[in-house]
Amino acid sequence: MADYVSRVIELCEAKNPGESEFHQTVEEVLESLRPVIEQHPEYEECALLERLVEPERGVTFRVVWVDDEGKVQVNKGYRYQFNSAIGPYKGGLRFAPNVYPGIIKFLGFEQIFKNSLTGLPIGGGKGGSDFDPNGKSDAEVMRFCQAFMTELYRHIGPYTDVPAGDLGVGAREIGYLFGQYKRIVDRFDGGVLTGKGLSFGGCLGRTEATGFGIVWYAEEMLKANGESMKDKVVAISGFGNVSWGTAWKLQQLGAKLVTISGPDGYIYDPEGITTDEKVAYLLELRGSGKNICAPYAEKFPEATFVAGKKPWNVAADFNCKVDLFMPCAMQNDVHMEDAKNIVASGAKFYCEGANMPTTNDALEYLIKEMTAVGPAKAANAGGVATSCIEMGQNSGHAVFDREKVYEQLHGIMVNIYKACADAGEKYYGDRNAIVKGANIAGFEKVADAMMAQGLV
Ligand code: 2IT
Repeated sequence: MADYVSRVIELCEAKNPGESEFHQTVEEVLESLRPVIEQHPEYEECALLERLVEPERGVTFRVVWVDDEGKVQVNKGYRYQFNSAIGPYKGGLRFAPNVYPGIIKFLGFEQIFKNSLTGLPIGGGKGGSDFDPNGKSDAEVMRFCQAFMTELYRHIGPYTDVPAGDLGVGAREIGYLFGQYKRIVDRFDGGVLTGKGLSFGGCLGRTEATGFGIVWYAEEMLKANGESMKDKVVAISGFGNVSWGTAWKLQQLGAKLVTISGPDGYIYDPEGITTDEKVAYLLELRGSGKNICAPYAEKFPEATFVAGKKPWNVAADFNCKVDLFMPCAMQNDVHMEDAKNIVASGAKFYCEGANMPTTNDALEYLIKEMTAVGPAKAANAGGVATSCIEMGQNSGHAVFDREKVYEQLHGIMVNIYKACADAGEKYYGDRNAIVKGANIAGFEKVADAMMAQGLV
């Protein structure tokens, strides 16, 4: 008979048919937990893994709003509250046309381990809608957010569930969502949402926190292998908030970022996205609402736009050297053929930025072939960690200064790296086994808490 881990993976697939992204992360996480599970037969006796893969609660709801033409629009809304063993559910909202339960569940499941890795008291959850904010007017976005919150408000609260942004949900959307929440409950519950504007309880540094954290994590990974960020040539995908924060921190550490990408293709800038003007332009590009990166090459003529391609073969496309690849766009951005190009480029390092940007087979191949590979749920945990700092700020009616937030965030990222490497060493005899190590380190605290709290 198959072992406990394999049986739960199969069971989860059978219970959630067609939800391939959810199945992908469950398989990746549970497979790497095997050496821990083997040491704890009591986990099977109390069905710990079966409980871990079953959200504590999930709601699906109708969102009705009226567009600028007066036409009635109907979208689906979701919130999956996955695990509250170590704190209130915490995790973003994603607005994108491809959103369906398989995507929200994969994100919610990942969030359990990521949030645990931060060392802060936050559980895992995720939500969103199949609403596409691209091309919508400001008024349409506001009406949609108000309609969405009119249902969501009954499921969230500063000590219950604290949503934030994700793809398609930035400061503007959080503002509209917060305004509607406050209107309904008639209370200034600042800590009910994070990523708020600075004038109403937002935390300095939150916007760049995810990107900064990713680079600090990657820096630890490089240092552990005897190298530094200085003068490293870096290729990333994406051009949103995460990519912007990543670009900014890479610039500060003296690395040379040579690519960004969008749904339209990728940009290669041989001189590097290394000036204040170029880094700031990334925000402008995202803010244009067109969801394309091609205009970068019009603004900065030394750059080339490559239509319809991803940056994973940039080394061969432009005969350039790359030291570090960092997918910062979205899930399943790097497939096996991309992984082969990345390895063929001679790059030694790969660090995920977006959630689950690598397919499971590609990830395994990269781990086998490269010096070190950093996992998203550890590397991008700085965003949610800073969200938790925002929650603390709100509950204490305080305002923390930017440098203090950066200092705390940097410390958190260093600790997360160490936790991953320690677990890699303990269970796999390898301090570079940080992909598996991240799953284990995140799991251990949640498992402890679940065991202590009985069969719930
Ligand atoms: O994927 C993520 O960690 C987020 N979208 C941020 C979650 C949060 O609550 O700040």
